[in-house]
Amino acid sequence: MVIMSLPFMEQTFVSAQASWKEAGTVILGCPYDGSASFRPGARFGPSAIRRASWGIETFSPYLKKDLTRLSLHDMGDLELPFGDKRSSLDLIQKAVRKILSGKKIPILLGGDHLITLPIVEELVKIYPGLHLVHIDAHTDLREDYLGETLSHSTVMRKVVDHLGRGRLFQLGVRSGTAEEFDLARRMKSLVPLEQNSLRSLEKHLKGKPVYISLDLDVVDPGLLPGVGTPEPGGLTFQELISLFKDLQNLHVIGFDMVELTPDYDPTQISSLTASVILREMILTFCS
Ligand SMILES: [Mn+2]
Repeated sequence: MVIMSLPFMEQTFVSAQASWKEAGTVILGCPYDGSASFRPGARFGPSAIRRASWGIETFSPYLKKDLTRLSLHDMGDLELPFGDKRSSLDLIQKAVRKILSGKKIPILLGGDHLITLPIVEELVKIYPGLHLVHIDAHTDLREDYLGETLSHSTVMRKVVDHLGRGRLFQLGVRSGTAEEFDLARRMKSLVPLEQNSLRSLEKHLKGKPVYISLDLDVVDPGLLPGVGTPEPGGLTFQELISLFKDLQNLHVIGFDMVELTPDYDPTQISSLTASVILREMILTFCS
């Protein structure tokens, strides 16, 4: 019986030891990858991030803050019926409802990018003025993918239906169809990664509830190859965390980190990098 009481640290993200009741911020794994158009495997993302997190420091030398000072709770992964898209999305939405009704900040780990749709559907009920900052290599604005309108490549188009026009801002985008870029231009959603543009975005979003959706493929695939749809020409780690710094004054009410497909990177550096990025996001936006 003694052996049963040993701690099993890998089951949570590092330092996420607070109980549900005492936690202000809650991590939930949404390991759905049924809409991956190229390389599946994002269902293993959340557990790989948790495992890798025990190899990193809880202290951020960039922010001079420590995760152990926060009250973080890790709910683990949702158990999803992978073949059933609709009920998987419904279960994710229900879980987000539970987190929001507990008045906690949700951090969702994907899974493929489609998980952002049920999350946003739930968030707009609580935050009708919600704005979304979408950090991604891809536009994700397709009307459909091979006839399927619910996909990780259509998710931001669907999200706009719930948010309304003028509420979506896309950063780091370098891939999409001509039609998607046309639509993005008409919606004025693309924000160049320049100081002037970021400053006016910050000004525009000041005081408004903001949700951040981070697709890890925004990082250069040379540095983070373990993603479903790698796209050359991406950000370095330093560029990404300096982008977080540019957004640090926003009123962030939650965020997600999606598309880590750890098994395409046998070195595990992608998972490790993802867990450091998660530490930086938590310390920037939830502390
Ligand atoms: Mn992407």
